Amino acid sequence: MKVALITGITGQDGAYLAELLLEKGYMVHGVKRRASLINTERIDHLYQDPHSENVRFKLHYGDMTDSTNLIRIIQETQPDEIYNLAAMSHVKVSFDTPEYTANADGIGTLRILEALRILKLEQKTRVYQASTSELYGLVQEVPQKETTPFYPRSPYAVAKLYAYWITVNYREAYGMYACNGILFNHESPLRGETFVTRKITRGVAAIALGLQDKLYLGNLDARRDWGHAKDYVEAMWRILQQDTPDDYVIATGITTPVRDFVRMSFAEVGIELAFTGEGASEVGVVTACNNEEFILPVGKEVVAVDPRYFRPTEVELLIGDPTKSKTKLGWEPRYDLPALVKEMVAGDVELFRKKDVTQLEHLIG
Ligand code: NDP
Ligand code: GDR
Repeated sequence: MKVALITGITGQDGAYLAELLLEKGYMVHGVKRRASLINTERIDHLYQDPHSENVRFKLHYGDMTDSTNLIRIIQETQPDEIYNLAAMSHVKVSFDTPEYTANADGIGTLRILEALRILKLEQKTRVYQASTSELYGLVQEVPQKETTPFYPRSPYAVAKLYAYWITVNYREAYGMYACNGILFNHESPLRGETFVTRKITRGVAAIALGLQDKLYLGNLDARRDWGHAKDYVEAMWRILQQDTPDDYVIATGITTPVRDFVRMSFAEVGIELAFTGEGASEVGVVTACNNEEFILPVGKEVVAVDPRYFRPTEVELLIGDPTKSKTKLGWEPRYDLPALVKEMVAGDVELFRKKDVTQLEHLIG
């Protein structure tokens, strides 16, 4: 039985990847950091009673900023594959916590690689590093591919730049099977609530159900290449199954402005929007309501821009070229953006029907 260790198992990708690897027959170990509240909601359905026989899913307390526990967990679990997904992953928040972000996202990757050397596992264990399209930052070339120069635009992206290169360096210096997946944005109903897609689909659901008045957003002009997390964790696994280690862009090749994601999400509940005004004065106004259940008056302002969500330096345009991953990994996304939006909006409408969550407009992110 193959053994995998996933850091960041409680996150969006960790949950989908754990599910995929369990389906493939792996023994899955996950690193979970201690929190004052239990935050295993995304993986609770995978939990197996440690007292039962043939347990294939196990969590270990650990933190990317603590070498000692990473070394101990790797020694105990002797993984064939490590998926390093743990990170302070919010770009805007990285401007508020730059040193911590560098430590967890940058040096954290070094800690994993060095632990493998210390434990003499560098020839046995394959490493997947969760690299990101944020590395491209300020546009140098479109679409962005494996050879496009990097120009990071946030403390998060700079930390991930270190992680990218230290992964390449350990591969070249020590012959390790260590790879970067340069993943473009990927979303799902499990997406963290303060990333823009989920913030929008939650806002739409709450507004439609009369729980929230207005959705406040930042830069509506930013364009992202959005895919579905389920497709992207499949690519992570494929990256570690090749004969030789390499780095791959994982993307759909289609880019969409935030504004259009908002429109598409409202359209899912039968509400048509028009945007008027510019920059911080732009608003989204209801122009038609085609749903008997979710009734909103024509002319109601449901979206507004709040400059506090602007970033000190922004990444305006991301669009990936997935040719290499399609050719070499045989990877192909199954979801398109309309299917993703549909699933996310339906998920949040369902969620808010069950619980009465208020004060959503105060979400920071
Ligand atoms: P999430 O924010 O949903 O999950 C991040 C995970 O990392 C959580 O399990 C979190 O734990 C854990 N974590 C954070 N800090 C630490 C730490 N110091 N020690 C241990 N664990 C920690 O991210 P995603 O699942 O969306 O992304 C997975 C990875 O892929 C991240 O590295 C991200 O930067 C990267 N990435 C994501 C993309 C995307 O579009 N989703 C695109 C490209 C790259 P907790 O639950 O306790 O917060
Ligand atoms: P991103 O994702 O920064 O691309 O990083 P996010 O969803 O946070 O932002 C995407 C774009 O939307 C704009 N935006 C807003 N963003 C947020 N969060 N909240 C808002 O209210 C808002 N309004 C507009 C942003 O300015 C930005 O341009 C994600 C993370 O998952 C990273 O970890 C990962 O590496 C990259 O995707 C690829």
